[in-house]
Amino acid sequence: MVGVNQKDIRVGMVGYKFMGKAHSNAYQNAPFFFDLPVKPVKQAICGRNAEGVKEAADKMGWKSYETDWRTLINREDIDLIDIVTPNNNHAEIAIAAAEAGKHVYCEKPLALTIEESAQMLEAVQKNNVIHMVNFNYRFAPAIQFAKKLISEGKIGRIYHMRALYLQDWIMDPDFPLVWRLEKSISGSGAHGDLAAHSIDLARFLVGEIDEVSGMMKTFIKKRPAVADSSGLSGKASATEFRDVEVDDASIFIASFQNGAAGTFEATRFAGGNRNSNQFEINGEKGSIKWNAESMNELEVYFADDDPSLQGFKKINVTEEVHPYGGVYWPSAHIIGYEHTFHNLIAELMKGIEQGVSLSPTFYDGHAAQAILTAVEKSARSRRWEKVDTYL
Ligand code: SOE
Repeated sequence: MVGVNQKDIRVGMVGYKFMGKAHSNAYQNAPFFFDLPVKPVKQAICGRNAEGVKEAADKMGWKSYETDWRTLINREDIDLIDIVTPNNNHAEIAIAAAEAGKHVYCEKPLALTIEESAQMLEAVQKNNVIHMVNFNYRFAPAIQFAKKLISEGKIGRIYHMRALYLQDWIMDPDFPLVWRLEKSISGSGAHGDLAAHSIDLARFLVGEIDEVSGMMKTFIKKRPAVADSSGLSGKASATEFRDVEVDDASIFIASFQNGAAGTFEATRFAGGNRNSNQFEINGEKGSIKWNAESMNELEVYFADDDPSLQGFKKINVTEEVHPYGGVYWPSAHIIGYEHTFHNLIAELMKGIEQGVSLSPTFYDGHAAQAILTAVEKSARSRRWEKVDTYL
């Protein structure tokens, strides 16, 4: 295994668009805020377009660039491969990186299929490299605080998780078929892109899911092909129209191993909701609510509060006593989306230094894939389906 006990972890990142920017920013800033045991160094960035990747390297402060990811992973001066490419490239790059003895950090959803995620997990385990999947919302302070409250038994036995991940960016029927809507590249639509996050939060906060019953909908069946893409969006072709093969919305009910009941809705057709990743958890002693659009607030209700004070209260989770309190700013000087990535990178660096893969690992990515797969199966069979990791 390379990189362990080194001071610098030299990162090679494949891809450089939206997530590339978020990860680059985290490599840049995590060492500023955290006392990291080992530090990420932006060693090399990789993309097929020489001009584009060079420009990205200059802008985001990478030391060098490559146009072939195989060259990147074979470089001796790289310890960690970070995969921020579209989903269809995750497996091949991650497996090759693990076989080359590099640690691997990969965007979500981990893979296109459960078979692929199983192979990825096997490769990182067999080659004894550190692995992590980018379920970044776990690292919002409110989520870490929710985890602490649940672990301490503050809300008791959990009865319900109600998760919604609502967006609206593709509601215009003329919005083009960008890669996130292209089945061969993304695997699925709102399902893998959004429900995957809710599923990870469910596994993190409530526990393992046993069985699911799901439904998936595609509201707009044909869209213009993409003439030129940039970020999440793109320019629509005026002449070419293609079939949409991914879901616009994915909805399922779930039964947890611990007896809790879950309802999940992920959609890109919830007008007015830009990035509303939210949930409510109800337990015997209290409830918790969160919405990523107000990510520094956790709403809590405790059944044993004085009867005259019963009800939800909103806690701003930026006090010293809260997770990550003191890492950034004084109380109530709020943090944002990008800090979830800083926090995750700090965890990844800690794991590399300790020589252990800290959660969310490729196992977590694979377990989420198993739930995504069971929901897809259920949407086809119109029956309840068991969640199976096939391990
Ligand atoms: C687009 O739907 C997207 O950027 C996802 O790909 C991210 O994972 C999610 O956090 C926000 O929305």
